Amino acid sequence: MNSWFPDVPVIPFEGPDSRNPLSFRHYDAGEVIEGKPMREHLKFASAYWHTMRNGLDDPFGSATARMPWDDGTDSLENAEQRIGAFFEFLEKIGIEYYCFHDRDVAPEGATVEESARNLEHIADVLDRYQNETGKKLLWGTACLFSHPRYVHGAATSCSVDVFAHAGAQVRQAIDVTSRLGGSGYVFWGGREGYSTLLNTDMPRELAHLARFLEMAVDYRNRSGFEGQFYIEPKPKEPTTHQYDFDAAACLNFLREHGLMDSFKLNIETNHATLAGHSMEHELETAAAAGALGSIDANMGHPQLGWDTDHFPTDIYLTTRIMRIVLAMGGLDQGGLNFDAKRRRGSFEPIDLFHAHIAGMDAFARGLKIAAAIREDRRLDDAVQIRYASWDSDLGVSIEAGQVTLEELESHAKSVGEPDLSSGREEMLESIMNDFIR
Ligand code: XUL
Ligand code: CO
Repeated sequence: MNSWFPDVPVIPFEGPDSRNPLSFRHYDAGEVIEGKPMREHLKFASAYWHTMRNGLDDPFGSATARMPWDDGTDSLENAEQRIGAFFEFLEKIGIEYYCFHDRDVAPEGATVEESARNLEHIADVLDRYQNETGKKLLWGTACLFSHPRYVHGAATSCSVDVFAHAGAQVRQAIDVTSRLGGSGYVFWGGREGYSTLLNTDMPRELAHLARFLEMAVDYRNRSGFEGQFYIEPKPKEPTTHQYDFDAAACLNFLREHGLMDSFKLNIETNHATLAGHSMEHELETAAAAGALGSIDANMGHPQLGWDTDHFPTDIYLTTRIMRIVLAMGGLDQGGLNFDAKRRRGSFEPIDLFHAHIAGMDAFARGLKIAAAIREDRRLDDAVQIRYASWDSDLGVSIEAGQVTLEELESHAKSVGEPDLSSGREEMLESIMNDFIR
């Protein structure tokens, strides 16, 4: 087999003292944390669209990434060659899962039928590589935002014919995801929103989106696909306003349309920050609704106001994420998909390894730190103590919905002015800092 990364060995774990940049200093797949090996806590996935298809162009300049495995054409042969390079990459980096959009892996044809044939052909190739290497599909999705026909949206397009094309594409993508044993399927509404309300019938578009998702659920039920459906919130970019704005908006939409049982959320850090939230906020919102399904692991840049998709290297961020994931007992069918790209200046193939190592090591540290914080219990205890008054008879009765306003009034009269304690924010931040090392 041709090697596209001849100078790169299978990346070893060498421990924190290693000075070898092509080694893991913290990610030790077999190390057991809270009774489970790291590889099960951290089900990393590589995003095909970034790893294999992102040439690192930006609005001011063309692609810089060197991709010797890519001849620049849209041929099926080229698509197959890329897949060979991708699986070599997965084997060497030690990542077990991947994610794709239909159009990243297989070229769009001139007709619906030709696109389906291309995708089927490529699915055979992916299947073969999966069998040979043991790599797995975390989730698949359909690209409903690149083709010019989706300029006004896909499921929310003003054109019913475009809606039909989107339906065809999603049906085929679910089929292929199912055939490849994918554990999930993502709906990210890249153009499901509006550019201006002057030309938009918002209630009608939202109703169409709900119909579209209902059809997808109906197809899943009839086709026997066992993976989890996810909605991935994002507030803007490419459209001015996207309907799947944030976790709360998505949950509201799912509840309104009776879809809560059929979907969970795939939360992405940079989308959270674009919505004006922290990643922690979005994860807590989803988890509180029992709907935290999977994570797109990346991060934004504090000075840049768009979706920069940096690799997640911030240890506070990974610690906060892993505290929430550990508290909910793991992501079940979900994982940590590096929806992240290298910077434009990191254009050598070897940078794919450096970037993923950086993300994996940051998550391994986040996991270990989060587990240590949980074992120490001071942060969890502080929250419990803060709400202790709610464990009183009155608190328990209020929480059970058994108290009237008049009863509250007589209680207030009897206790007088409440005795409050400090929130101790800085002390808690300082305790957290003790673990970041
Ligand atoms: C875009 C984004 C998508 C989804 C899948 O911001 O996050 O790549 O993850 O369509
Ligand atoms: Co994403």
